[in-house]
Amino acid sequence: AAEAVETLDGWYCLHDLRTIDWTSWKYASSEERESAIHEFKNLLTKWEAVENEENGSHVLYKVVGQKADLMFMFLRPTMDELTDIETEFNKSKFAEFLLHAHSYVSVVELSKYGPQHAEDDPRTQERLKPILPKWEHISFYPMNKSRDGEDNWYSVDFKERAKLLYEHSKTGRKYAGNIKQIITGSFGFDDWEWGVTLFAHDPLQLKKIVYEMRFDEVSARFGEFGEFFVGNHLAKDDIDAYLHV
Ligand code: 76R
Repeated sequence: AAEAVETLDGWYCLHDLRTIDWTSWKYASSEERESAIHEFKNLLTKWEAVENEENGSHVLYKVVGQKADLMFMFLRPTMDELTDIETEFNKSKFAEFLLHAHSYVSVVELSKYGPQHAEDDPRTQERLKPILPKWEHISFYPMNKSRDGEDNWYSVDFKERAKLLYEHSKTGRKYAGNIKQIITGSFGFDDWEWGVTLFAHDPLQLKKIVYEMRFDEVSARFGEFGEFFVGNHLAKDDIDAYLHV
């Protein structure tokens, strides 16, 4: 049998996507809407305090298209904290106006294929417990590595897999400064094997990296992809305008 790769695992991750029920939002009184927004912004302030203490991180994006309206991405040291966030948010007034669109549970992952990431190196710790960038655009999608005849990733030799991922990382590094990627592993947690979260200043860079990587052998032969979600950043200060009806 081929040898499993060891991983370094960091913060637990929840992608939580919601659709706004604009009809009931419009029918609510302006006092109700105001108090819902106020409470929601207080939650965001509370999460910001967690981020300032480096005990977690989060971002909020407006999803483009009909798949959802809002996408939250939360990172926390434990899985329990993810359910705490979810439950507290579900109990809030604003959540009464939201429908569940999608969710994804995973953990920040670095795999030990290439030159070793020393676990105590601060740069490794920063990658395992990243403060998420608040860049203008996000793309999130799940992926698998295929287990199909000759193209079974899980029966490919360790050295060969390391070589294919090295080629992959060379494509990735061309996008330094334009794309920030966070790979989260979801074996045993969710329906796919990894979550891929990409941040960009220019949405075209999202298209370019995903397209270019399709031609890397590791994606061409082994990559299988789920649903894609693309979004635009929503800053706390822009929430009033966004929710104004
Ligand atoms: O250790 C490292 O992080 C550097 C080498 C590296 C690994 C091991 C690396 C670099 N990746 C690795 C592993 Mn990646 N990555 C993806 C996608 O759409 C697609 O075709 C694939 C989705 C993107 C866009 C991307 C970007 N990578 C992985 C793994 C785990 C494989 C395993 O364990 O079997 C997956 C699923 C995956 C998928 N990757 C990079 C990038 C970018 C931009 C880099 C360069 C980062 C940098 O060095 O700055």
